[in-house]
Amino acid sequence: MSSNGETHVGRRAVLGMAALGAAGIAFGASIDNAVGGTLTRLSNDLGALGALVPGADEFRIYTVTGSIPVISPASYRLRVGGMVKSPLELSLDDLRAMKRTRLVHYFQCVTGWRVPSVHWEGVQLSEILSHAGATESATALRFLSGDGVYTESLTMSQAQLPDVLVADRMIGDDVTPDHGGPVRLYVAPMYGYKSIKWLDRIEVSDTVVPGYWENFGYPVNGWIGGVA
Ligand SMILES: Nc1nc2c(c(=O)[nH]1)N[C@H]1C(S)=C(S)[C@@H](COP(=O)(O)O)O[C@H]1N2
Ligand SMILES: [Mo]
Repeated sequence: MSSNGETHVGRRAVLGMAALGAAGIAFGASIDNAVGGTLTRLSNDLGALGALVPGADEFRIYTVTGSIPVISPASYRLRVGGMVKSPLELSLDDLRAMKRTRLVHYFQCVTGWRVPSVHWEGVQLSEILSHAGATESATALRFLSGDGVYTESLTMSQAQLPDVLVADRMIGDDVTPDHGGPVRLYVAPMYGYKSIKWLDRIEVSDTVVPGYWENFGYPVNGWIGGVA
């Protein structure tokens, strides 16, 4: 557990040490050359000075249950229910046959780490909602994870934003089990805790139910930078 209670299943220690090793070499070279070129290059390659911190620019794998649910892609179904005209049960093939959206955007955890230029692909949440047909009085969505514990929420207007994806691909591959595959949410304008992994069910309703971390004090409106 880190200080804010987010569970971190570590697997980046080796990469972190590699970055430190590279930094050590770069410092040595810059002394020899009496120029900062090597350090500048290292810093450009890795994105920022933060790259000298072990694990910077890398995803941390989080799971509040302490384990990684393994969900068979063949039997996966995304259920959409509640205040909708047509409840849905979407297989991966269904999602792949829908209008697809790709975007490149950083991933920002509220605890401070950020991964730049992440490639995301899936179906806009708004597109899925248009198939389900939310009723007039629906104002909120609740997301439930296949881990049986994690939950999230969005307002209906947040859910309509074009950069909110039901994602089945990220970083150039199918979403892996540790990143929440086969399907996770990606809410680009909000902190990572909104991007629920192992997305199992979407319930459309007229009440925002605060999500897992929101019960521990994170803002329900998780805009990056804290704008309400
Ligand atoms: N089901 C589930 N979804 C989750 C979490 C989690 O613990 N369980 N952690 C959240 C937080 S705080 C972050 S920053 C991201 C981390 O995504 P990653 O594990 O792919 O790096 O997932 C979010 N979605
Ligand atoms: Mo996070």
